[in-house]
Amino acid sequence: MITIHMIPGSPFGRAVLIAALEKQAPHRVQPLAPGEHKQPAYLARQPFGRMPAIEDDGFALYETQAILDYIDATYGTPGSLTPRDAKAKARMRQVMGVIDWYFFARDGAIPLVFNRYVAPRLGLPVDEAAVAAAIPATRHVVGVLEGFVKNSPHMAGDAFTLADIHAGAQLDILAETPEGAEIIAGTALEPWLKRLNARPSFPATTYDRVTELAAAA
Ligand SMILES: N[C@@H](CCC(=O)N[C@@H](CS)C(=O)NCC(=O)O)C(=O)O
Repeated sequence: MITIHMIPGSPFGRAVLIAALEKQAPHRVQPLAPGEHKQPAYLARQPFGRMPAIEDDGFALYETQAILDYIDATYGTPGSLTPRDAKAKARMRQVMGVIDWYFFARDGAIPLVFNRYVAPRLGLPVDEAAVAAAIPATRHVVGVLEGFVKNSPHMAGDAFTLADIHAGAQLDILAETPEGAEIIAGTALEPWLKRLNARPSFPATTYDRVTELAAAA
């Protein structure tokens, strides 16, 4: 049984949940209280105070890409989410790196997503100037990510892979903000997000669904 430590709404946490559902890996959400991820008990699990962190049968792990690899390699159903082909696998890793370094970055889409998606849910003030300032960088990284799905149904080619999970968890949230929806509209990311949302793992891991799961934990 995989225990996933996260606050509902965390896109990295959502990526782990999606992978667990896709691989039919038994899992449960262990919700973190606000601020708990900066407390010593959690820092012993994740020394940088970020989420998610998991444990599985005594094996503790943090860093989302590593967790996705672990789940994919450990739980066999229905098949691998990592391409065998070297070029497709490199493409998958490239997209995941773009998400980590250029999308989920303070000089990327983070200020927009934080202020439009996270802050209202936590009752925090919204920094409109930060939202406006983040739009050019968000447009740029969204444009780059669109390039990966312009000529193929998924990020690394024909097959659904960890890259779709990693990028989908972030872009699906961006698409819920008015500015993000406007930036994504009419791009190849729109039908790609529709394809992802047709998979049960995406609607099952929205903010509302994970909040319900956390409340029941
Ligand atoms: N490199 C980390 C990044 C995780 C991360 O930044 N998670 C965000 C939430 S999606 C977080 O913990 N934010 C809380 C904070 O920065 O205090 C990973 O891949 O797991």
